Amino acid sequence: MSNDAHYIPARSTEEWQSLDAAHYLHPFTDHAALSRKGTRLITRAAGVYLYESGGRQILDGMSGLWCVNLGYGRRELADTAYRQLLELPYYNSFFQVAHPPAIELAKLLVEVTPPQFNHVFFTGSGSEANDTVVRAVRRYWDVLGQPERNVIISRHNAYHGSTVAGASLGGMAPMHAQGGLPIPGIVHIRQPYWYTEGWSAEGGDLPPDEFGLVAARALEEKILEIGPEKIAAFIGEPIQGAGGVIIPPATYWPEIQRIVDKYGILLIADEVICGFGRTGEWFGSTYYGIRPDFMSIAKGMSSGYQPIGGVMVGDRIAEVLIGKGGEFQHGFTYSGHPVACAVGCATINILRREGVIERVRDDVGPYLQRRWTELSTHPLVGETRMVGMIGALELVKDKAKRRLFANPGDVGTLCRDICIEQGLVMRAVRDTMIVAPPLVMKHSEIDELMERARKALDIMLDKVHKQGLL
Ligand code: PXG
Repeated sequence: MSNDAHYIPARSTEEWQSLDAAHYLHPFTDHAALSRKGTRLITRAAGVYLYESGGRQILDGMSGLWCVNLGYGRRELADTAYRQLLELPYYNSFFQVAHPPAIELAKLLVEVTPPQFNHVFFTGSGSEANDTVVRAVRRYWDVLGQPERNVIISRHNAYHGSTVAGASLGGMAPMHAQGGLPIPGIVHIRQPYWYTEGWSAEGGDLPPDEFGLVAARALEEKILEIGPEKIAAFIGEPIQGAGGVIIPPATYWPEIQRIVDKYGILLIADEVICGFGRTGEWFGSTYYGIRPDFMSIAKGMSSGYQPIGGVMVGDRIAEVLIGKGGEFQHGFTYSGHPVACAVGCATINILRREGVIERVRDDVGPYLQRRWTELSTHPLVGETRMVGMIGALELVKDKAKRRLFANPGDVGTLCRDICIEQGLVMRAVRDTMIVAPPLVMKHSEIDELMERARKALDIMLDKVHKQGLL
């Protein structure tokens, strides 16, 4: 199908690829490697399927980039954006002004988030949300007369975005290595990644629940090392997404909550991936029963149809920031963009009206989990894990000993490419394969996903044997 949008001419795949190589800088991309290979062109999408130039269909096991939770081609979202573009395409909310879409979305967000949240600050992305959190956390302690409380504790292998503060909060070593990050006042502790780190001091197996406590207590150790009077907050994704869908043991988050409560430290839940139904609850915080002071939100907030994010601000913070803080010197041109907010309202309406999240919790989530677990018998698969509709499997050299392949990433990248050849988008993080499909997937589409995934793993096993990697 040709793209009939007026400003996008019809060009051949080769023409697009050469223009792309000449002018377009992609995120997180080695451009020398990309231009040797040529960009894959996605020209349209419908439901849970993407279509390449040339027409080939690919099942989207990643909801775009963890965001298109309602699937592609939702007319209601498109119509909402179109109508809002005609009505009021842009106005700001600086200088004591506002407009209905931003106010309505704020009201809806307060309804669907946990009860301690009655205020939201809008941003254009998840990274901006986390930048906002850093500034708001530090401002909070300043207003309370404790400016020395400015250290934020995060975790290795966390992902909190790509702006200076977002990348600093994140625990991605390759990102820190470029540009002198993290910024001062951000430190990292270990992650609750049982599969690769759940060993006792003697090297033996540590049961997941014990490991969860050990990983959480790293927070208390860090607080005591730095001094509790200097610690402002702890930030974490309820389930680490980009780090490899790391689902913490059940003991982890309750212990983190106990520790932040004990030292009076703020808790920030980065809900950019977990929010809006991914776990089968509205928010990952609800799934784990934690009580954050801030939640960063984005992605599923508009089902990816518009770029929008935000920070939910808890009551105890709002009392100080709004009640005592005066003007907070922070804001973006596109904070509360009317079109993005209108689409956000429509997204929440659809999630509620169609019972999408209940369906993830009670029906399609359990079904996907059951089918995903079947892959654990495959000779290459060391572990499968999934909550709601976010899951991962570990490609390993030795299942019994939880031993990984020698060069992390080689096998995963190969597997990702085979998946694409089989018509399935699955992401690879090192040698961990990841899925986070649209929440609206049908059972038959899940069966298709599983069929393609298994076929890819079989081809992969053959290649691993042939290349002598086992
Ligand atoms: N927090 C979390 C938990 C995220 O997953 C962000 C913040 C930043 O959001 P923006 O909208 O600024 O991108 C994210 C984004 C990957 C991948 O490779 C994941 C994200 C972004 C890009 C790539 O899995 N998550």
